[in-house]
Amino acid sequence: MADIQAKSIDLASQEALRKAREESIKTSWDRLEVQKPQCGFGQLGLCCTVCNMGPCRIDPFGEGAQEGVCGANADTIAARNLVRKIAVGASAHSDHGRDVVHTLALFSEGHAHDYDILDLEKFKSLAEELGIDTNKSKEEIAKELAKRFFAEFGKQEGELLFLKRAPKKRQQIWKKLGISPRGIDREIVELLHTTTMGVDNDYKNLINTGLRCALSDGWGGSMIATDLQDIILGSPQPVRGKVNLGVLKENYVNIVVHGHEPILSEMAVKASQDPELLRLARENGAEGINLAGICCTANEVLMRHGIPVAGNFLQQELAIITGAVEVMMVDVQCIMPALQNIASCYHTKLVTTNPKARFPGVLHVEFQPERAYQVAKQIIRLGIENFVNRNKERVNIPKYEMDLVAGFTKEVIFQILGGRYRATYKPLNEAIISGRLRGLAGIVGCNNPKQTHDYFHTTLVKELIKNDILVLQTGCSAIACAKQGLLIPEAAKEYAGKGLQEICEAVGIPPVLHLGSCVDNSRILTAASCIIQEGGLGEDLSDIPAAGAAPEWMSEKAITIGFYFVASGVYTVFGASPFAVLGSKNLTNYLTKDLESFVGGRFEFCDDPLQMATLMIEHIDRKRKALHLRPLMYQ
Ligand code: SF4
Ligand code: MSK
Repeated sequence: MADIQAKSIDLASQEALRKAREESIKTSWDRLEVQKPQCGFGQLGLCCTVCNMGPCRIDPFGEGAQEGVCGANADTIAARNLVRKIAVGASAHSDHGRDVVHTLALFSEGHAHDYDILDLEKFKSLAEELGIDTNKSKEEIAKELAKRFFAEFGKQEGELLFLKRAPKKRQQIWKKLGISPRGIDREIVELLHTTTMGVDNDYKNLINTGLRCALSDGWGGSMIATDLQDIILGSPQPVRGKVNLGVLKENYVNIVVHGHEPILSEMAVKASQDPELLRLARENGAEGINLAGICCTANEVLMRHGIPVAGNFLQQELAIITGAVEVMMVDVQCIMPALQNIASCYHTKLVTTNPKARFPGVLHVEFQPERAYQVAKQIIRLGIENFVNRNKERVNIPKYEMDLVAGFTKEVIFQILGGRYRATYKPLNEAIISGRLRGLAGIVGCNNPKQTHDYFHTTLVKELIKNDILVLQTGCSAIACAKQGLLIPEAAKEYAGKGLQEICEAVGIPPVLHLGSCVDNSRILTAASCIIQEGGLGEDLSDIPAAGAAPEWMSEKAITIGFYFVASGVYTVFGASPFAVLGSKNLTNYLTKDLESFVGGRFEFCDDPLQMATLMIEHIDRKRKALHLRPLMYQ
């Protein structure tokens, strides 16, 4: 069983993997073995399929072809491959944002009765930020907001509205470099255009276009999604919850929501408490309905309602393998195509809900915001009716679950640090200035079966908090650390350095703050902007003693996030190498060295979590030194 321990450090996942083996069910880990050895050209970014004169590949040893049929060299090919991923990632987050705007527009027209404005304060302050007259009905304000945000996608000139949230100096840097995004769709289209055969052959120019596109995600599509979700669904507040496969319940109808967009899953939360459905569940022999989540849809319903999280990305198959899931309801992104095969080995019904994300032969119950609650009820009813088909003999729910606290936002950080009536970032800034806190880190991203599941996230985060660095997390990274007990206030005593411990104890927070889903990385950007605004830590985001990392990433979206972090001045370390740029020395140097001189942030590629921590700590110390901050209190 040693090989199972090498697959995941998570005991629940190990147990589910043992069950999978006993039942001859193949998971992503097995499929990875079949893929080995993976294509070396692809791993180095040296394979090009852009046109039909190819596919072409560059010999990394310098003995064979050094250019494709068209003459493109390693630099052009690797840069084009990379920035295409930025466009895809930005499109995913931003299209998510657009769907939320659509729901707001429907609400304003009276067509989305199941939704309301649940954070009136944020709604009004957003309207004021955009110069909208708030002496109108909420429907009228919502209509104007939706109009402004729809326009952000198709805007041809000018700048995205939310760029103004960044510190002045950062805005000037973007302007000077010509990377202030105009319209979201425009940046994505333009980036894709530049990568087609025979357009941009300058790897540096390709990367700059990529930086602009990535910014249109972080300070555009993702930020719109985050803000409007808070307004329509309610802003998160610190909430206790449970995490890991053990949250699935033996005698309950288990409904798992998976994907990214919370607009429907929010209704599933409501429907899971519907008296009519609860009665039906009991009539079908269950004690009740248990809703749980996977990936970022999980993070969304966790943050707003404390709904338990069944697991992160690599646990989506394992949840079904427990034999206890009646329905897995999926929306968009990170949903493995393998799910249908796995579901067909059990009684689980996989249900797709978004017209953009379907599987051949899989039941599709289309979500429409106009009849959101009805759709959610229909899907939960399917689960209840499916409970009788569960084969009790094949049920094995690993008995592992952990407590966590989630629901930290830019606004919540204001309040917990300063109090409701004197909300401020001052205590946070002062803690960094005085050396009680060394700095901040944003740790995000996925899992990847090429790495031991959860090991990189948790090892890195433990090392950072031990060194008095407050960690902000999102996505599957937050779920990984939550499973290891790092997202509870008590973790400070066990894992954090003395300075961080003192802060956590004073305000009652965990040393690792869960800020939400992947689009909520935008919360990290706005929180960092608040830190600059508060004063004492420089004038630009790149001045803050802070660093970012995506230790186990797999999605193109992670690359986009990395790029908008770097374009915002953040030193960002990527694990899961080889990063598909290493085939071009010039491009690698540009990303890991040159970028810093003009954009303030740069990339680092590293596959050892302790080494990653060292690199981040060294960077944070350099920033402390540049700001002439006091020596660390306890290190
Ligand atoms: Fe080959 Fe150039 Fe076509 Fe790429 S664009 S496939 S390198 S000919
Ligand atoms: S869900 S993008 S696997 S973090 Fe956001 Fe997790 Fe990565 Fe998907």
